[in-house]
Amino acid sequence: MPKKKTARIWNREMETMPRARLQKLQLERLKETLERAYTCVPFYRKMLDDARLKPATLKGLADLDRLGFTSKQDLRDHYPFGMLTVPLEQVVRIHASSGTTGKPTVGAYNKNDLAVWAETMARAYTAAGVTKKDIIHNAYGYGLFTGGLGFHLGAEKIGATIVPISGGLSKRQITLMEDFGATVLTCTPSYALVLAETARESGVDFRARMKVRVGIFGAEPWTEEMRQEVQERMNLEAFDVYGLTEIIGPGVSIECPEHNGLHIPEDHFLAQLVDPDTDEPLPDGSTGELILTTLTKQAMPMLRYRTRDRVMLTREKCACGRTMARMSKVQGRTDDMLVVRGVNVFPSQIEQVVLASEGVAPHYLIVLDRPKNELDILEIWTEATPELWGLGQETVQRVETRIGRDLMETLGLSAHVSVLRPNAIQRSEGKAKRVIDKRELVN
Ligand code: DLL
Repeated sequence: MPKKKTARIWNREMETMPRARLQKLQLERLKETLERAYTCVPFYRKMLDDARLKPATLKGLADLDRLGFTSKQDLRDHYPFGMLTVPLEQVVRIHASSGTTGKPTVGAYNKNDLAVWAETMARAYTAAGVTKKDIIHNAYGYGLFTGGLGFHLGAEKIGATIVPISGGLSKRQITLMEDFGATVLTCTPSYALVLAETARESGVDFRARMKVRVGIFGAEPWTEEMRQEVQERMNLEAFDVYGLTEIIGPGVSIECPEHNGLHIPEDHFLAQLVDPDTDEPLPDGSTGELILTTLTKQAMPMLRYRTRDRVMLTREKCACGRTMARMSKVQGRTDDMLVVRGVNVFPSQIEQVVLASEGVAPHYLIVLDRPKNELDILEIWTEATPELWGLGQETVQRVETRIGRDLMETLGLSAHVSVLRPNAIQRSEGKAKRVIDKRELVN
């Protein structure tokens, strides 16, 4: 009989730990986290007091269900540093992602937290079969976004060669990917398709000329169809990676070669599922909103964070040997946050810009599309006031350009703006449907 290949696992002791032992470890770490949160963050102290929970007397993990939730709004209310449990001088890194009010959501890390992140990213790379022999072309954005630096940190931990190319300048990316002999590509799935497209347009046969064998793609929803498309065009094995700034960044979960769910390092992040409408806990095997509690983060621990992401959760042992819980691909969001080209966009941000613009009526539509193998297209349709319309097309176009510029400033994203004739946009008597999402995301 052919010998079964053993799966590569970065931290075998932790990642294959029997569940009973894992739960014991989780409880210990949870108590420490609650203690720290209770002592240092008034918001959490109130949350624990309201639930009549004392960190020291916590009996089991199930007690956690008694606690309320932490939401994005709570983080906004305590912007920027109200959730810190350490003095700012111990914070060694700050990341952020965009939020509804123009105020970003902050993630703060002390040295311990960066070590936790490096560990979870090392596990993620290893699950995808990446080793120190690999050359990683990291096209996630470097900056406040956690993608670039998160993947960077993990690559250094496993001792691989990282090329910190960041996003953009796609032609150059293709040249360097070939010249440096990249074996791993990390970026959003939509950018992977753009790179494939750029190679083709430049007359480069990606499949034949590139050595890339693994792609680690995430930060935005993507379908199985998209996976097939990328794998086919780039001749690589694509792995889905998930994460969010509030929890740590990328590395909250990753697929293994079984591709039957994304493993969550549960010794660092405790995963629960609730019904987003009733807030009631849901059993494994069902689909609901993913709720995450950090177990080892120090500077900014999160208790029962509402991710708004809909997933299915299972704790059955995986064929790869890992005992860690698996979540399905993200099946959608429970709120209205849109992820456009990997950037978080809230319709309310767009509304603010449109409504603040002179010459346009307060009616608008957000149209999202993803033409085959291209980046998401964001279109904003709005209406001219009769006065503006009367001034002629040239003036209307100037307004379109101005709104486009304002949106770029607010969202950091380019949008195609159309100012239509008065009354062109359908009115609604009930709830207005503001978003038309034509991207094929339902699996
Ligand atoms: O997107 C972290 C990340 C970077 C993950 C690089 C993976 C790779 P945020 O900008 O805070 O963090 O956005 C988090 O993006 O709540 C999801 O809605 C969405 N998201 C992230 N990964 C996936 C994925 C980073 N694999 C929000 N599939 C999350 C679907 C994803 N949605």
